[in-house]
Amino acid sequence: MRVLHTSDWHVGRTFHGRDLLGDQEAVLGGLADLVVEEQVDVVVVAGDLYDRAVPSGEAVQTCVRVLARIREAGAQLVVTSGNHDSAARVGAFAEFAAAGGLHLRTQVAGLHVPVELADEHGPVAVYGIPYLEPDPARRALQACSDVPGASAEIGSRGHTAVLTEAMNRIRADLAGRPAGTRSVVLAHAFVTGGDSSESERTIAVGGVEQVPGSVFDGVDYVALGHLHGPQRLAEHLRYSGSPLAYSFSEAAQRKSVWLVDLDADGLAAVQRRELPVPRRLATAKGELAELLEAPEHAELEDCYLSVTLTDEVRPLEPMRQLQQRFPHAVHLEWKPATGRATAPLRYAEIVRGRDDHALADQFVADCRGSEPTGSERALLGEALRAVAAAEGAK
Ligand SMILES: [Mn+2]
Repeated sequence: MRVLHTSDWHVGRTFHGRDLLGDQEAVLGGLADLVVEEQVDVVVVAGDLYDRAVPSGEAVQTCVRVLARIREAGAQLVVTSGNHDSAARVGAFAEFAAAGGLHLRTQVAGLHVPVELADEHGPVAVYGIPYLEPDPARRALQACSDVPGASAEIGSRGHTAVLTEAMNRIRADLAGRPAGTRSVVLAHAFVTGGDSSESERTIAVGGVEQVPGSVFDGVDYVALGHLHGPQRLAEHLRYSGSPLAYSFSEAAQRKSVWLVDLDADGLAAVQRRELPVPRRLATAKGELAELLEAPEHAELEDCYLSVTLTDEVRPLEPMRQLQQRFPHAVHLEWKPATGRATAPLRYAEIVRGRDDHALADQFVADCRGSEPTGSERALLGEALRAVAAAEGAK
């Protein structure tokens, strides 16, 4: 059996205000082509299907189209809810969807009940653990304690405790199945040893967000979601990462999915398949005039661009000017090369013995790095006279 492991689609997410739905549909729709080319039997999505608990109508429509394309390409789907999703909304109509090959696993009470698949070697049990928010998940697990492997009392609070309980129930279910049953688990968690980026919402609860990988022992493959960079923690324990970059901290990552092969004995092989990049991310640093003119920056014109301006004086409307050359410039910082703007100002010394006009001039100079011009001085004088007149009238 061949499994395609993906996660963290975050359908509906924007990038610095830019709508990504078109890019998301292109990349995720491409998974359907991969299903055909690589003869994938089942696609697993390990949480964060949507970016928000209440996705927009357009985001839902995009997601439904993508899931339908993958199903039509010939793969079954197993999808769990992540920490960005509303489990109730993602899991709506789950019984009906399952009849069509889309298995939505969002309920804590049923996490030990696998999606039962089979290949020429026999049965494959796919367990979808939805994101377990520690305190509510602990209560929900305690409320259904009459299942095999359940503890009478679930240990200390935190993410490790609820995931340990979930895996105990899964291992107990698996032990009751025919010998030779292969197993896959989907989970949404920060497993120790993983590298994070700037686009994950933290799962920190009581200061403990990380879960040891050993929690997941005893199954053939664990498809992890939550961290957005593709990574391998052990041969059978991996993050697929998100299909697109959702922060500039991911600019150097090449987004991908894992193709996981199960044979009669369990995990046989894992291969990486890189995903297309709809628009590259890049960063640029320099003075505005240089960035706007230098021919070597031509390759950045089609990228999502984060710019650091080093001009001594903050240019007027820098973003508007940048976007004339770089239409996808989306983020801007100003860090003068001398660092003058960040030098500490000792206000008590600066203020002592100066009149309002001198202070206003100095304020402009400190903030901007250059003295006010004659016309600016005239405007400042006018403002100060207006304030004085208003105060005199009280
Ligand atoms: Mn995520």
